[in-house]
Amino acid sequence: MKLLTNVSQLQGTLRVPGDKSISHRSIMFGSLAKGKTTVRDILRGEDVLSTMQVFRDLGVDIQDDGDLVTITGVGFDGLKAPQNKLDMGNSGTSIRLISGVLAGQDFTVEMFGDDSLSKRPMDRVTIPLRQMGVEVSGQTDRDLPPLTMHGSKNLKPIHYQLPVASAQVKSALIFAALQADGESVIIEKEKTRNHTEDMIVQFGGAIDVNGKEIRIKGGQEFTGQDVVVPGDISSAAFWLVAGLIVPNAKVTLENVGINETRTGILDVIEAMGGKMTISDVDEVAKSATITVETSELSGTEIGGEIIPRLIDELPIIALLATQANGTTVIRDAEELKVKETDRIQVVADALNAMGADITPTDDGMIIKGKTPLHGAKINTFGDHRIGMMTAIAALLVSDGDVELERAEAINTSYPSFFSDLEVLSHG
Ligand code: SPQ
Repeated sequence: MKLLTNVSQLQGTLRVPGDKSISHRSIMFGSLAKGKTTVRDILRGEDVLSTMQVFRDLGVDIQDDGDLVTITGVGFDGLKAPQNKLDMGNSGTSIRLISGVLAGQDFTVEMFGDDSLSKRPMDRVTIPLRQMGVEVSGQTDRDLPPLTMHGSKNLKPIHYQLPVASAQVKSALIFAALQADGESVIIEKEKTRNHTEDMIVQFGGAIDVNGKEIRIKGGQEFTGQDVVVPGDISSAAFWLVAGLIVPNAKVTLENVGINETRTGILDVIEAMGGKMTISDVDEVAKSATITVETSELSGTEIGGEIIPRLIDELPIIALLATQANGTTVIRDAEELKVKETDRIQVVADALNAMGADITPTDDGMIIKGKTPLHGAKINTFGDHRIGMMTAIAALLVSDGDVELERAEAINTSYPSFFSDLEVLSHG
């Protein structure tokens, strides 16, 4: 149990850790390329460490000197059958994307994860992978982990319309398509984060993206690269919200990734009237410096195609909305129910226990603004984003204590979260 505290001000400048999605993919592409890849500013959170260990188990040499990660890539044909079951920890990205990688490998693997991952549906990847020729089985009719998979050296290309807006499903199918015999066509439901597509180009491959339609040829080879990972906007989001709602706050975040498939939260802050400036934009690295300060905010409506551009930020956006004038409505976000927890229910329960007025709906939340928050006992249920959202909510609480059970879940994506909080609260 961790006791969380409030602050009277929040001031200073931070560089948040590397982007989790890009860090995972840098290990994957580095392993699947030929030759040496280096990765600078990688996130050393538990999820990314799971991906690293899995590729080591598949026979890839990955060295980390604490500064630079160096991967000696083996190509798609150089992976080895693992001696052990592959442990995906808490990471949906690892199990789903690696399923796509292993779809083209002629050996049997077992993949498992923690309690939370064992409740997340894998049928969204197993259904199309079976169509390509993979043998795979999981638990219940949703193919929950553990999964047993035997890939195929003769994968069929696929023409597939995604039934859900998911970068993980899209990426798994791209990895499988890269090993198939011919051209695959993948059509997205909504545009989702495109780091996999970007990295194919960065590693010397080819992919044709036309709106929501992606065409990709099998049999490509990649060459090792030097990757620099920008800061994670999903981690920066906690400080952006803190900087807007804590009294006497001004927070600057340097080197934040601003790939446009991830910046929905910046659009929401603007729509709510938050004081925010964006400077030092680096078009090549797709990063920028973002400064926010205490603001008078208005409620807003969030739905439609913006949802995949801020899906992981919705828990902290819900907190932001509790402090705005008027009501905020979030729709079209039913995917929140199949994250590390059911993030519609768990966010509503946690903030309501602290005095908020949030009505969970089938696909989102209705959040009344200007609700004072008070102390409560909150459980992360193993969800890092619930832990960080609660710690930011606690910054506003002077009435009673906020106690957080299973706070260690935060290490999944942001191990230095509490030391960064110290920096800003003593700023
Ligand atoms: O890896 P995991 O556990 O699925 O992580 C989460 C998160 O909050 O960090 C979701 F729970 O982010 C996903 C994100 O929601 C990371 C991701 C990616 O890197 O491709 C894509 C999104 O998931 P999905 O299911 O929409 O594809």
